Amino acid sequence: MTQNKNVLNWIEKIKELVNPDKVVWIDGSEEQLKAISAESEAAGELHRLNEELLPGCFLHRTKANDVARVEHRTFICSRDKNDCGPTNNWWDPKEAYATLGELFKNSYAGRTMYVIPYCMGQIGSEFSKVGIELTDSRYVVLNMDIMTRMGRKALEQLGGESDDFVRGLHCTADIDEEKRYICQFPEDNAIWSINSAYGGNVLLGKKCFALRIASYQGKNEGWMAEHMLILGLENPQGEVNYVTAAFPSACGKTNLAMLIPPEVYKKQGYKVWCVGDDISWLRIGPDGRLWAVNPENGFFGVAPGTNAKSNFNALESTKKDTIFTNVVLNLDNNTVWWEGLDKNPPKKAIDWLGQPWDGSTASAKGAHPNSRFTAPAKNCPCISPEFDNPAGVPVSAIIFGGRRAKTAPLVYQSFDWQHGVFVGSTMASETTAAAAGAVGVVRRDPMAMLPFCGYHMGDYFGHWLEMGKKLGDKAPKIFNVNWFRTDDKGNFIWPGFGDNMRVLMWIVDRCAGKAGALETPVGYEPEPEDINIEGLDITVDTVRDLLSVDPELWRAELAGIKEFYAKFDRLPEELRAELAKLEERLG
Ligand code: GTP
Ligand code: SPV
Ligand code: MN
Repeated sequence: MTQNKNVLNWIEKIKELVNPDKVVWIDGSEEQLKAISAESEAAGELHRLNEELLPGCFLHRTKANDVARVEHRTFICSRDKNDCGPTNNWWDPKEAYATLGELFKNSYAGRTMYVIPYCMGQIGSEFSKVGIELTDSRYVVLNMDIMTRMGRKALEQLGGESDDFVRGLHCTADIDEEKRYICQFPEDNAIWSINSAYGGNVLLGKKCFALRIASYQGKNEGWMAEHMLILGLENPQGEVNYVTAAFPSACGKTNLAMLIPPEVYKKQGYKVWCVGDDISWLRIGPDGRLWAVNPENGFFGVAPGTNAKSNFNALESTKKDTIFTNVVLNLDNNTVWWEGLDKNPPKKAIDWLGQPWDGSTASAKGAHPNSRFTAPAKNCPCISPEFDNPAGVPVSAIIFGGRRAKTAPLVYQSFDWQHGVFVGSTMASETTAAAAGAVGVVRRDPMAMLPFCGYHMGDYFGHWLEMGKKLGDKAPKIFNVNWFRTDDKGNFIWPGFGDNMRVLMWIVDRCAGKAGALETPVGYEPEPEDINIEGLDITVDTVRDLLSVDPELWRAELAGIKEFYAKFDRLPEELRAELAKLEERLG
């Protein structure tokens, strides 16, 4: 499929190491992909769902020990330990190659090696980047087909001479969690992943390339790779303002990206368009503004909690050509179910572990909390007309946010870009099921990039500050939101989901200079009356409560920030200055 010697020589070298039975190049044709899904079905890896209700859809179950990203087994293998920084696991590349080399040796014996050329970003765009993933997993091939622009066209994008592609090597091996490694080699444009067959560990174009490797590339080339959704908010005059938002894993990006406006806005003609739900590549455009592209081509979304009310558009996106992973199989009609889909769990069903399940076992969940759907972006009813535009969309606002039961108010705006970088760098959120480990523990997750920054996080903050200097007065405004404040009983106070639009409206109006604000110690806030609550059963007092800044909690927050910053040998002075200013404002 290609004459590119860099590609061919690399594959020859890997073949010698892993010793596959045969090699299959993925050309991206419907014919080939159909054949591969038929093979998967025959092998019992995929279960075909109801062809009438869910045409082209399949269910897949992973091994029970392989259901999420594994941060403790993920490594940044930079030559110099200092380039990896205090927030990543470092591994000397020589040692990593040697250890993984042993594991990969003959790992493909008796297996087929699939060669997946893929393109992150639009085909034909000068901003796009090509990767090649070698895998023994048909599930990976089929997911990569949904998530990226792949096949022959990706090789054409690379061209016959270029050496500029990310070399991804994956092997399912034995799915042994003790021998599971996800290694990024930023200086070599390489990723080696072994002993997993789950999402972010193995769809190498996603977190491994489009965030870890790409963030490193962006630092060197003057752009940014971020864990951000991109949405367009269209007003009744037809003008569209674009915002990006960085929330940690399973904290609401997919939901915000495709929200349906509440009635009060819908009837006036407001619309929301989804450009992306997980990853943004951001560059400074010819006009000096910041422009965002979604490098992906599909959604790898959290299933639990997705329903017709919370996220209609996501649910619609999964109605055809979708792969469901670790959800419940409804035996009555051969469809799928998960917690939060509706109030009627199927009585005759198979749970995510493959065991009979009757929906009444209150103790055991039918779907894994990190069960997911892989759906083509073009299925989404509100996919933006700009989705395929290689120039991307101009960004008016950048929003940070996370799960905080108390401290963070519903929304505030940073005083300026530098303060906004400080706000992003000190983000904290409760952990979720998207990564292996405890759930619900508050941890610092700067810019929602803690698990995804491919280099020293102090330098990453420096890069953010640098980008702000280049953008000058054309820089997007920076905000922070928190949909997850709880009352004394632990219930969410803010209705969330589509109603988050009410907060977006203040944000967009602020960017346009149309909304006022109050100055608080943490940033600019709306007056409670500035958040439109028409049609909600909460009062202005509730909004006031949601916006409150408790000095005591914030002083505890200061201590947490100081402790976090103390980890950094390289922390930009500007951020220490911002910390001092916050301390002063809090008194
Ligand atoms: P990743 O794909 O892991 O990066 O996650 P994400 O940020 O796209 O998260 P997603 O939108 O899938 O949301 C994860 C969970 O948060 C789901 O169970 C949602 O139902 C829930 N959620 C999303 N938005 C809101 C909200 O506004 N309020 C509340 N209470 N829950 C929300
Ligand atoms: C996340 O965990 O942030 C995800 C899912 O988007 S995964 O692709 O598994 O990383
Ligand atoms: Mn994500």
